[in-house]
Amino acid sequence: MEWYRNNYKANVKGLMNPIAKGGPALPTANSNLINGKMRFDCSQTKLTCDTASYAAFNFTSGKNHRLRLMNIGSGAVQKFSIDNHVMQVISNDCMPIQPYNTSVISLGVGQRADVVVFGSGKKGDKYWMRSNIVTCSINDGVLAEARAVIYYQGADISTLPTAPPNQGPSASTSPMSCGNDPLTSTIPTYPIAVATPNVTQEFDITLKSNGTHMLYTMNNVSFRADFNDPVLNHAFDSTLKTLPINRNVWNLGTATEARVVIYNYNDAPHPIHLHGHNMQVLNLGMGKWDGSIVRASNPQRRDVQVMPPAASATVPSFLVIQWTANNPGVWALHCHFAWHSSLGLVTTVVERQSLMQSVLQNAAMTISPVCQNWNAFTQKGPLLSDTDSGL
Ligand SMILES: [Cu+2]
Repeated sequence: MEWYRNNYKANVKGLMNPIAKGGPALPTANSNLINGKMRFDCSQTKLTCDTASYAAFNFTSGKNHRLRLMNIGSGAVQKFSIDNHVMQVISNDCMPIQPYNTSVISLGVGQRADVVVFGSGKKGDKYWMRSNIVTCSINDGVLAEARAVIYYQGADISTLPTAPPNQGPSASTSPMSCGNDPLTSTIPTYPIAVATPNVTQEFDITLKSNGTHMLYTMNNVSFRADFNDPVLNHAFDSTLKTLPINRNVWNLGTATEARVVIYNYNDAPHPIHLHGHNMQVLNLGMGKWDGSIVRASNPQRRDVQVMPPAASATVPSFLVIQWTANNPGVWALHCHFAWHSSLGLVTTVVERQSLMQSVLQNAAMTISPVCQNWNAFTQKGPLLSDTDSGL
């Protein structure tokens, strides 16, 4: 995960800086960490700086090691690698896939991958594990590569690998290099073919002014939550129409198979995340989607997919996802970059509303007292005075 010298509130405050005062200050990462650790080059700062330790992992020659990778950052796509080792990827976002070998795996915020690494090193060896922030994610350029150490049995743990820093994946500036690994590589073990959707919706992602602030929009609406008035209540009571437009509700109605085509007109990548489902990722790329599907007999399924930045202001990137609408509820479809969610890059999907009364009755009974307590608690004063979208 990338690391910021500013705290979260300061970053959000900068993001929400009014246009009249210079507009949003996009948070700039100052370091990058593996398991919460990395050593910073103290000659690069005038601030107080200690020589920190690296995260360390023990490997055994000839054995397989399963690593569970998670990008738990806020706004950076990472490329993970291990010097002199090949990784066998066995799952994406907990979805088992047919194993494939790679030297680099790309992880957007919120994404997970399980990899098996064969201990090809010898007794006493030590190697760097690296994670590099891609060039299209904002950082100050001082420390974009996180490193951790792999020690084989018998290695001197008071020493470090001698390979130099910044040897991770090369810094390609191609928009596609900011995305995930090719959809052709990631084949779910349990095949599910693409069904015919009975609802298809396009969403355009833009970053634009609302008159005072720069905000992200999905189809011209920038999302804003109300912690005292959940959409689920209104879906449950069939009063969705009374909600303000900035809740950005998309009601699937009676649809059982939903397809979404997202166009990104923005120069940032977006790890698009759907709650409550593993979505099928039908295709992604540059320009207008031509209707083609990558492996329609069994496309990749996961719950976060990075879509690349737009090629230019007029040539968007596209991402096509689909899911079986069999989970009655209200589900966020949003960018998993914290900063983009803060700026409103969220749609609220209402699914199988007609089944909610019967399916969610018990859950509603359980949640209801919590809502009442919460409302009473928040009436004592404004607890959540932050200015972002609330997601
Ligand atoms: Cu985003």
